[in-house]
Amino acid sequence: MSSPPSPARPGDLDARLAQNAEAIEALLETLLSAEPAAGELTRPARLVAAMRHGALGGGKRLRPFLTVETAGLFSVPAAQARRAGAAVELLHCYSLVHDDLPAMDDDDLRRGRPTVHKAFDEATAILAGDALLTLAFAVLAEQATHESGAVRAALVGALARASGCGGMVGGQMLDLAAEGRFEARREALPEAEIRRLQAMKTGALLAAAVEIGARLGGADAAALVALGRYGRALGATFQIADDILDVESDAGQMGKATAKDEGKGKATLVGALGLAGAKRERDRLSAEAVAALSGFGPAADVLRAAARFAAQRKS
Ligand code: GRG
Repeated sequence: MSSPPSPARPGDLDARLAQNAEAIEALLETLLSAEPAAGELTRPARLVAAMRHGALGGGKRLRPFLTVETAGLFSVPAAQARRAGAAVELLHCYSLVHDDLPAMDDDDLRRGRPTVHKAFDEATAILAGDALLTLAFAVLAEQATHESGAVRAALVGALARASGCGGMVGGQMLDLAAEGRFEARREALPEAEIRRLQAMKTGALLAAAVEIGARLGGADAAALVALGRYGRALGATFQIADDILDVESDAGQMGKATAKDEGKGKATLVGALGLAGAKRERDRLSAEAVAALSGFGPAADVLRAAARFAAQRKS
């Protein structure tokens, strides 16, 4: 059996992120192979190619990193932690493929490459997103992810709640509504509603990545509460940083279009608080995430570093 990741110092973050990204890439490569998995009939070549385009060869792999590092606090075997992390990443990749579609954000560039509907076509991109989404749950449900059926069901539930109607998909719906897609908006969204929208659209999946690592490790109620606080604060930090990068960064650096939020009338905390206010709030939330880990000792240093990274990231 493979060994769990060893505790890391904050300075190890870049190396740990890179090491994890490599391991997740290798696992995704296997999960997205042309060969049907047990119980499947066949895998259409065009669909597999589009799924691979959407999921392989890019991205920071931050969500699986959070799952693996949280699971590491509880000495979960690395192979199990990586499978759970890969499931969260598959779900994230589906959301990016669908978010880029003409009916959503209509983007041509993602992770420095043409978006899936540009490289293939819209119908294929919709199906590739659907198939990445369902594969995520298939991976969690398999025994290789955890020997206990009850734990596997808890993982499936956590991912479904975070990504569905009351989580990411619901947040995307609120985001489109805030843009005035369905009826003309007369006023800007109140700050509290922007925060809730962002907690759903972006924060819920990042928090679930942490929760899944904790549940995989059999965390007790107190640890789940503390890690829940960490995950939510980290998710909010990450989204404000994204709003700030949309204003301050460029497409070359980000691998996707920037300076889109204001033109589209997006509800962002930069809009609500101003750039300086949003930076202060980003740093406050990052500190809140770090504080939530006070009971975990040096083993959680890399998660603390991840919260600082979420605030300071450049892409
Ligand atoms: C379409 C169902 C559906 C949901 C869309 C993911 C999402 C919800 C929207 C993406 C829009 C966006 C740019 C949100 C900001 C935060 C975010 C999710 C950024 C992308 O995540 P990163 O930076 O990307 O982790 P990589 O490429 O590194 O994985």
